[in-house]
Amino acid sequence: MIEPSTLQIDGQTGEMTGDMTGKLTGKLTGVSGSYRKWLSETRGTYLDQGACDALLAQGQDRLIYTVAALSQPGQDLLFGTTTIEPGRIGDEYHMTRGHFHANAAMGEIYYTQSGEGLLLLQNRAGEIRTQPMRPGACNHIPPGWAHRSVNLGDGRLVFFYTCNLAAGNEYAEILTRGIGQRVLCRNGRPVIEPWS
Ligand code: S6P
Ligand code: ZN
Repeated sequence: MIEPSTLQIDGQTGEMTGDMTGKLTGKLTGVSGSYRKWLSETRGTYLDQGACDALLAQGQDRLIYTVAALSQPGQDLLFGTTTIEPGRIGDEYHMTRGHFHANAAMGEIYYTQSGEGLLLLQNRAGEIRTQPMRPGACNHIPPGWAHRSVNLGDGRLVFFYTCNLAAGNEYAEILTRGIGQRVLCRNGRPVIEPWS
């Protein structure tokens, strides 16, 4: 039987501390940990490949986001934080890769703690939805919707997530087809533009 526990989440950084987490470093192993995604690992996500290549050629690889998670054998829920650094690649705001859940019957909850962003969703039929992410906003991602979060602000976007441990992340379709909307900076403001 799993013992109850309490974690403390720093809403400005997404760091989780508590009696079970220890030091959240290294790859997710199904127990607890965190991983970081750098531009060099997510360059295919962005519209402006030239801007990506220029940054990388200049030695300006950068941290895009950090995911922390806590889970342990026998646990039903996976939960943790995602922290997206502020910035743009070309005109496009920093974002996560985006994924469907491998288990199509399982959804997810996001709860934004700090920053300002957008949640882009797309189902298998290609229908698109957009939801706001701001402190206190709780997003329901129903089963069957791929989800990508975008940081629109000048500071970090930090959100708590929880889903079934068996949900699983499936990236193939979003990697090949993309999500049919991009969030670009136009005249200093974020604009959602259709993309195919
Ligand atoms: C997992 C949950 C988040 C994302 C994270 C990174 O179900 O939705 O932890 O994994 O925000 O997103 P992605 O699409 O790059 O894995
Ligand atoms: Zn997910």
